[in-house]
Amino acid sequence: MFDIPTVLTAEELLDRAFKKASKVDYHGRTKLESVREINIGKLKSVSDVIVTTLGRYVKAFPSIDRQSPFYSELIDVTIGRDKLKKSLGAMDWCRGNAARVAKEARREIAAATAISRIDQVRKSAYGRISSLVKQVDKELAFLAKARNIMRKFPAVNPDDMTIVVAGAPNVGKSALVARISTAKPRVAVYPFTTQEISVGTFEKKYLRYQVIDTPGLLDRELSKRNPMELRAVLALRHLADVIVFMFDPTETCGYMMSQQGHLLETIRSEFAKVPIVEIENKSDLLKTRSDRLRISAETGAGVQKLVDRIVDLLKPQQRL
Ligand SMILES: Nc1nc2c(ncn2[C@@H]2O[C@H](COP(=O)(O)OP(=O)(O)OP(=O)(O)O)[C@@H](O)[C@H]2O)c(=O)[nH]1
Ligand SMILES: [Mg+2]
Repeated sequence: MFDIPTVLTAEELLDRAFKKASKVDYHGRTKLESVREINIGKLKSVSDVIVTTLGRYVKAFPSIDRQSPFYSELIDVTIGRDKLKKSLGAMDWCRGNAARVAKEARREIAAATAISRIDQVRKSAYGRISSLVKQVDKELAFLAKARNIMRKFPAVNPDDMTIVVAGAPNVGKSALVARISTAKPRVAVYPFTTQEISVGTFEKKYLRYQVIDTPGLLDRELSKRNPMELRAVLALRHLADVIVFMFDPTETCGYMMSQQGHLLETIRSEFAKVPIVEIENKSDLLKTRSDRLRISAETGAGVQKLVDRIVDLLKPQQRL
């Protein structure tokens, strides 16, 4: 989801910086002038590589405060808001200090009159810069981990109207999502679950809706999840404009209606502010007398009516 460059280790970053600097060459009129210019060039090169690389990291990581509530919460749950901020702050600290050390050394070299002094100043600056970068090795490792987590975040558009489909396993959620969404679903792994969620979209009267299929997320009792996982699942509430809760009255899904009803109640209490549309699926097999909307994801019966009802329900929220 988030496009962040690979984060190097301290060792790799220093290798890259020093290797590039070793290629700096200069032919002056005197030996002293050559050595002076070469070493000034080396220090400039080392400092540039470190300053731009770390600067790129700081820029590439999305500012958590500017994210939509959904992503902001996911970042906080999976990575930690404060730790991320602290690590990015360490990058700024390191690049500022590395640039300052290099600049001071360049100034000293420019004024030096002995080759041995020039070497000494450059070596000592290299040492100090290495130590600065090594001091942020932990933060670099943390950012590398954070990058890998964030890249795998499900890609949703927080500005689209969002329909989340919930219900016990096997009731027919994916069949419904496949039927109503026209765009090819984007599939991603949800944080802390190994199962995939898929996000499809459809358009109605020039407005875009996204439909989230939630296998493994909203098909089990939320109270059985560990606190971090629960928070990640609950981040969906920032996204969901409506939850479609699907019952399977045929119980061929393997869950009794009473169990399915219990699941609905736990979702209702956790997603208190999100309207829930209850539907019954598999109407081709069994038509009940309930007043829930009955559909068949298999034959398509009632599906258009469901879409119209959802679109109607979301009308007041549409920002045109
Ligand atoms: N007869 C009938 N079968 C259906 C209908 N909808 C889904 N099914 C069948 O029910 C089974 C489960 O459908 P899925 O869409 O995979 O159900 P799901 O809720 O996404 O299941 P999980 O992702 O495992 O939670 C499949 O064998 C479908 O063919 C329907 O309307 N009528
Ligand atoms: Mg499914």
